[in-house]
This record gives sequence, structure tokens and C-alpha cells, in this order.
Amino acid sequence: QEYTALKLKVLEWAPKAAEAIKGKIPDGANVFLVPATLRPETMYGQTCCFVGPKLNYGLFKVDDNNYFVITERAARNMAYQGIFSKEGSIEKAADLVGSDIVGTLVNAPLSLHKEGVRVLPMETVLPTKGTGVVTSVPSDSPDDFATVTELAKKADYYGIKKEWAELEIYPIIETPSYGDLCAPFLVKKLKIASPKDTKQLEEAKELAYKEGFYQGIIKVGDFKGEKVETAKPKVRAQLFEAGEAFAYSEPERKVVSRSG
Ligand code: ZZB
Repeated sequence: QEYTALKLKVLEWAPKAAEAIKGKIPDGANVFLVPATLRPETMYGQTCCFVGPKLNYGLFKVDDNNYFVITERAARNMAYQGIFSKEGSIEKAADLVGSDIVGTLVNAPLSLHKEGVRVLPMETVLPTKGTGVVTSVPSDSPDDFATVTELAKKADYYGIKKEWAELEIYPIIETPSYGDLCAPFLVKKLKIASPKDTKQLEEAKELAYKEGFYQGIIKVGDFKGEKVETAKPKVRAQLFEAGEAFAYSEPERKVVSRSG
């Protein structure tokens, strides 16, 4: 599985995260939250960045001036992919719990929200997939739309400011069957009421992937008017050239046979 790992630069830390990292990295060092995505062409539509509130993250050193917030598992994988200055080893500067990072303001490359987006909690983030950090594109990802809807509805319960979950959802991909806001359309059509409707969300995701990838036309950015299929590698290359993303591979999940 080859992902695009995107660098979301921290602009302003949430108070608890600021406390946790205090004195642990050099003054002026850059810190990035690094979500892994399979849909780089949707990055225009980012409205927030998700972490699992109960998951453990680390602040890992990339080089003297740059650090990533990801799971330790992802850091170990990255250490063998030429991503850190020291090959094969990881250096953790601080530990962070997801809930401490919530509220942090980050710059999301290509997002139409140039002022930055907030880190928000998502209960369904898997620690065993990608980097444990997920960028949110509610226009095209049903899971993301269901989660931001829930967060805005119960902002106090989730300990966030309502407006953090209510950034405008701009149309970025036009599709023949589901219009230009594919995820909200499918969430409504399949009567998905919350992020707990996992079965319908799985189905919505399948439908959104197929329609978006094979039929979608990009509506914004440098590749406006092009098919998603052709624009996708171009957007990815552009992010790589700008130093805003890099390739990250997940090792194959080996099936261990009982006989050994
Ligand atoms: C942005 C995005 C935009 C995504 C979209 C999807 C869609 P898959 O196919 O199941 O492997 N993701 C990445 N890491 C995690 C994690 N640890 N826990 C939960 N979700 C995670 O899913 C790959 C997608 O799952 C990734 O691509 C990421 O969300 C999310 F418009 O990034 B995506 C129809 C889907 N649309």
C-alpha cells in the first residue's frame, strides 16, 4: 500500500500539547502532523485533521530542524524508507496523547482554507493503519463527513469549539451520479446518522471511491477540468516537488499460517 504522506505544519499548539513538548525540541524547529492518504487529489477539500483521542503519538526527529507527530509504529516504518536523517533508527523527543493535540492549528497544503485547519478527535482512527493521523475531506469522504457532522452537533461533549468543525465544505470533484459533494450526498442517501453506522459507511466509502476515481472531474486548482484519474498523479508530484508530501509505504500485512 503506497500512501501519500502530507506535511501539515503546526502553526499554534493546543495548550496541553505545548506543555508536553516544552523544552524538548530546539526553538524554531518545525513540527508537522503527517496524515497518510490514498486520495492526494482531494487535498483541496481539507477542513480539519483527525487524531484518535485515546491513541499515543510521538514527536519524532526527522533532522535537526524538523519533527513529525505520528504513531511509533509509523515512525519505525519510516526509519527504513529514507525519510529520517538517521537510517534505521528513530528518535522520539516527546510523547503525546491524541486528546492533547486536539485544537492545534495546522497548515494543510493545497487546502482552500488557507488560514489553517484544526486538529479534531475521531474515535474510529485505527492505530494500525497509515500514520494514525488522518486528514479530513468531508466533501469526498463519507467517514469524514459523518464525523465532522457529529463533532459540530456535540461540540461541548467532545471538548472542541463548534466552529472548528464547521469550516465550509467546498465542492472539489464533480461526479455524474452523486453531484459535486459526493460524501454528504451518500451519507444522506444511505441514511447514515453517525460515525457509528460503520456498515453503511463502509458501503458509502466504496461507492465514493469508485465514482470519484473513475468518473470524477476536478473542479479546482491547477488541474481543474481534468479527470481524477489523470490529475491524481499530477497533484501528488506537485506536492512532492513543493516538499509538502512524500511517499510512505505500509509493509504488507503477512498472513501467518497455522502450520508456521
Ligand atoms: C483523505 C481522503 C479523502 C481519504 C477522501 C479518503 C477519501 P482505505 O481505502 O480503507 O485503506 N485513513 C488513513 N489512515 C487511517 C487510520 N489510521 N484510521 C482510519 N482511517 C484512516 O482508506 C484509506 C483512507 O482512510 C485514507 O485516505 C484516509 O482518508 C483514511 F475523499 O485521506 B483518506 C471514499 C474515501 N475518500
